[in-house]
Amino acid sequence: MKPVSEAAPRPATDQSTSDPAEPAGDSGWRNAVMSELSRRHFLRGAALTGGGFLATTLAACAPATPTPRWTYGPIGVPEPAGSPTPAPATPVPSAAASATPAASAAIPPGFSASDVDARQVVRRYLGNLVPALEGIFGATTFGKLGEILAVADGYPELSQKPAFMQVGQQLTLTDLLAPLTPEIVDGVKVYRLTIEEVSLKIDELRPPVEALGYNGQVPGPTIRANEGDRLRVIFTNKLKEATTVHFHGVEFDDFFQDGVPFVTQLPIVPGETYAYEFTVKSTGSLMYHSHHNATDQVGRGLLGAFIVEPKDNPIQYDREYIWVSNDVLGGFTINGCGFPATVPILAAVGERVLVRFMNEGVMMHPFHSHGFVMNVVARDGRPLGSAAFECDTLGVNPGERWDAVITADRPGVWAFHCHILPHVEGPSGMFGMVTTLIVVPEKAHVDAIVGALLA
Ligand SMILES: [Cu+2]
Repeated sequence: MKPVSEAAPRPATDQSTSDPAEPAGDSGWRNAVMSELSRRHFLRGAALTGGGFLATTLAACAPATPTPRWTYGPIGVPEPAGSPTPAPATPVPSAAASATPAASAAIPPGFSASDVDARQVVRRYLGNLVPALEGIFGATTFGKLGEILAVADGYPELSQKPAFMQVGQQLTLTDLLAPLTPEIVDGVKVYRLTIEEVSLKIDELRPPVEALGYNGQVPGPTIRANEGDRLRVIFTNKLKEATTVHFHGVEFDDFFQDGVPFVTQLPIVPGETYAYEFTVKSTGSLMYHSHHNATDQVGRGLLGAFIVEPKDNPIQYDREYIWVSNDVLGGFTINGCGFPATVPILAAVGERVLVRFMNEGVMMHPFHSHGFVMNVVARDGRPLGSAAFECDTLGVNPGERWDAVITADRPGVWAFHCHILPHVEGPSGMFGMVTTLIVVPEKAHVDAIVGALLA
């Protein structure tokens, strides 16, 4: 296998259609193979002699015997034995214990400690959004919210950023997964991504998990293009293990771009740079993800959204929210985080919110919108046209993408979650695949909230 140089990326077709025994016009190929073999021998030698390196190398080479990882529960509930999530050096405090001493000591009449925990995760989810809502919703509404959360306690989260901002998520709220800007080279849109290990915080109060990401993030940056574009997507593998990338839902003319190891290409080995090149015909909500040891690699975060704007009849919307679900790494997540560190959807009254559900997990999740009907307009990137339908609970199978438009016609804080209840709520409150749709009266309020969060 020949690494593709950064300076002159070689489309995978060059490699895949070549005779590996005698690659025409590529005299360096065999040297590259020998060099790579030598490097692997070095790695093996190093593994036998280096203590810390030994552990990491062996871990990377461990057989793929995935341990069930859909065990992410409420804060304070111990992980079952065998969970890959590293044990914290000190016990994770219960949500109640992380509140002020006065608040945690005072359990309201009729409440249990679990009820206090359940309230606490919502306090963490909203953080200092709560005082920001006072001038937006008005005294009466805010008074009720304040009573529900016991704002009068003066709990510390009132002055703290919401949990989703404490885990390093890139904040734009309505376009969470910032797109990657391509270079234009001879009319080709060139995207560059690294594939690397990432220390991922699913929630600030939990120990980080050893994840894998594209460009250091989970999900990877969104790749956006237009129908008919010629794309060259160049990946550099900085992992200790091989991988490949599959563009999910794309109809390729050249099947060697399909990213399946030993079917359409050799694995991209550590240190190698590999280019996929194709003209985009498929449109809508697509994905890209690992197709090598995928239970583990996708489960640990090698996934991202790939969105192709069609030439004709694009979906009409005012705001967009990409919702990539996963259920392996660290449990039940939306865009790499579990409640309360999930990002709320913000919209103003009257706006149409496009939610692009993308399931990168290994099980189906029925996502349920409180308060609003979802108008489902596309499945797997394909417009449903006259077959569009309405629902408030939408099952999304692994690998599927569904596009739903919600018209946010009433203000409020509306829950939005998977309806397999063990994925979202336990005795100490909500966790996992939960977020909210926060509808405010005016567009300017959305800007004000974002401004306040970033201040
Ligand atoms: Cu679920």
